[in-house]
Amino acid sequence: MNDRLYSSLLNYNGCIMNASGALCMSKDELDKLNISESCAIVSKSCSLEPRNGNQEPRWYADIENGISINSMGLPNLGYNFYYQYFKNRDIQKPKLMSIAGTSMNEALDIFKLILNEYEFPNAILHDNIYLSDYPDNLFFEFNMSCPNIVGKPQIGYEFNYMNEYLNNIDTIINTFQKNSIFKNKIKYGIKLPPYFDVSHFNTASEIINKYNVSFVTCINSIGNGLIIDTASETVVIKPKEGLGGIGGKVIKSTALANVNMMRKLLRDDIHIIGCGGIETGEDIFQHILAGADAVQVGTCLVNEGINCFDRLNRELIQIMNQKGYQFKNDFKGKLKFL
Ligand code: RRO
Repeated sequence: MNDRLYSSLLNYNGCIMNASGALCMSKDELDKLNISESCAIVSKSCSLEPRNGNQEPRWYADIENGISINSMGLPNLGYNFYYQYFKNRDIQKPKLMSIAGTSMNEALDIFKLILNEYEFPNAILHDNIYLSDYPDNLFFEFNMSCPNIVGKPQIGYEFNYMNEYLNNIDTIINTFQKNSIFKNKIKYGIKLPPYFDVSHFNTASEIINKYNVSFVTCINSIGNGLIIDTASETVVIKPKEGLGGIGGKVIKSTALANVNMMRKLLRDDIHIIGCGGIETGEDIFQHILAGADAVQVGTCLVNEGINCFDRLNRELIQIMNQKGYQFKNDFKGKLKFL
């Protein structure tokens, strides 16, 4: 892999990015991510048309206890906003466009529309590189794990559906690339829900290994949790009678288990982006030790703002220095067992 995403993933200084959904919906938020110390920009998961999402309040964080709950319901500005933003903005780092849609067909329609946009007739060959409006360093992260669309399953828990989805993505890419100047340029990953059973890790990884997946992001929030406010005896968010995706420190152990199991079970060429429970450089160190190539930060970013990237980078470097590690590869995936 010679794409910048992967070279920057290999650099311990630059392996921390935002999780989709965290401060990445509006132009203003994306601009801030662009000038932050994040190693990449991930967009809010998008749908074909703009969506307002669920009723408010739909996000709640208990910072002291390291827990958040959300039922945003996929609010976003529509796929074309994010595509045009990534295409036209001067961004010197990898861009991950998160595609959700409210169904597989909607997500695939978005993908096809974008690929159709790629084929610009005015692409010219220059030093063996085609110059065109092709948005360089653009990767796709298919979100197969949103827990908050009322009446829709989390695709990552419906294995036949996930298999069909991946099959369709590869078919679209192969058809597109057949006669395209963009051969082997289209790279995609998937965002998975947390798995809790070894048989689910096995089934999910067997499916993923069959396809041309470049990276896997695990995990999305833990779906359909409930936070109760004792004083008022109420739920804390309005949609779905208080049920929402749980994030924050409390989900770190589940995230680490998913990263580690996926690292053991997936093909070596599939990169892993760890996500879940990251608040400190030590948390990132543990994700990498478990097998992550890079990490995403959600709840912590929303609570602390974009300065968290600078702090987390410094804390990670500090712990690496203490341990005598110079490169991420010195400890990546080297978790010891008893
Ligand atoms: O927008 C959301 O409600 C949402 C999404 Br798309 C997701 O993937 N994960 C999440 O916790 N919330």
